[in-house]
Amino acid sequence: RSISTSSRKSLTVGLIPADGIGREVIPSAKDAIIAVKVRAAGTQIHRPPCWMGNIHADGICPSPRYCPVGPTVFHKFRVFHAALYRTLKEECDCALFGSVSSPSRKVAGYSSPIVALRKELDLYANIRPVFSVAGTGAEAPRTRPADLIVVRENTECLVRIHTRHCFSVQQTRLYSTLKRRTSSKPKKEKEARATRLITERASSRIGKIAFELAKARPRKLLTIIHKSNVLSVTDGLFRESVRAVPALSNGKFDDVTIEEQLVDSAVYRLFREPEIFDVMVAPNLYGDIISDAAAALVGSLGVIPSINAGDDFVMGEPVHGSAPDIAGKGIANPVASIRSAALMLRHLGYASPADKIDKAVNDTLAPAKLLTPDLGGTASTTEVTEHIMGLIKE
Ligand code: GGG
Repeated sequence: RSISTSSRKSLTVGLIPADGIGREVIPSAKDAIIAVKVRAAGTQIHRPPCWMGNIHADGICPSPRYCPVGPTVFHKFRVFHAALYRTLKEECDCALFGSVSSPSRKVAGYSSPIVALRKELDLYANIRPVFSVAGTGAEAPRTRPADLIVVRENTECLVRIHTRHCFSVQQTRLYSTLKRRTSSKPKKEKEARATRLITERASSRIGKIAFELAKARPRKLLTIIHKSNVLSVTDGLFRESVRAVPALSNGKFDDVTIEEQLVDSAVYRLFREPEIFDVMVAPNLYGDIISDAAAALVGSLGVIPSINAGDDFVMGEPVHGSAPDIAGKGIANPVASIRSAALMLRHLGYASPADKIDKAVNDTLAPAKLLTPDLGGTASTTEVTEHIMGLIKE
């Protein structure tokens, strides 16, 4: 699937490091895009002050734009999301998002930028490939190889807490579910309720992407993840809508095998026999949990990339969060972000630069000599990034 920008002479990449280690790893992803361009076109990139690249006929001209978001920025500058959407929609072809940890308590006026971005840009498919590679501990004798893609519906299902007093029209528009906390009389106990939204439209379109991905893989197996034995209304609709995709596709997906797993059993089986999965499609929350869990099979969350894809825009994003415990220490693993840049380029039709980046990452990991602490090594973000850049430019 591609939104076909590969014929363009330039590509403007919006960079949204956001918070925590996102600020340390998104620059590595930016460097990878620039480096792959240098190799492809043999031209100089003018870096400071704004990383504007040379336009070259046969490749990408990375001209990244830094867009500030996240709690840190919010508290400091009170940046409104609207300005960010405008920049991305009007000035960028694609984007890279780092990581954010939104506050767990309500902060007036603040809402999660990543949830809002996915909704606002209608980036309805979160595609998360999880595969074992040499060097990351995945070859340890008791580890079973994984090679799967989690396709997570990205616009529904997840909920956000809204107290009655701060509920606003804008939030109604941004979030697909409403949640209100009330004090129930006479006991004055707090009570929380959430409405979970699953629609046929969103489930069908994520189902279609999942079928496309499954069809393109050797095993052509799609597993639908749900819990419709309990959530028969919402998950039932998800399951039914995904299952209906082949019948609506004129035989295009006849060669794809469809299986189903209840989400709890899917997690159990994922750990015991990951090889039974190929492409997994899931509603938002299950997809989030399953992909983090699957990361445990391949060494670290620090190596898992993703893209948030819509019909008109794509945004790469490492699956890991902002990791406040290691932020600022210079030891975050840049691999997930660099791979997210490659995945984004591949989605846009730039297969060859994406291959180069992926090969440089794999060749860096394989000897297991230059690993960040999450993979059991002592290397820094800069050391790993520079090694990968060196291989890309070779
Ligand atoms: N890059 C993935 C990421 O940042 N994960 C953490 C997350 O989902 N955060 C949502 C939020 O805190 O607003």
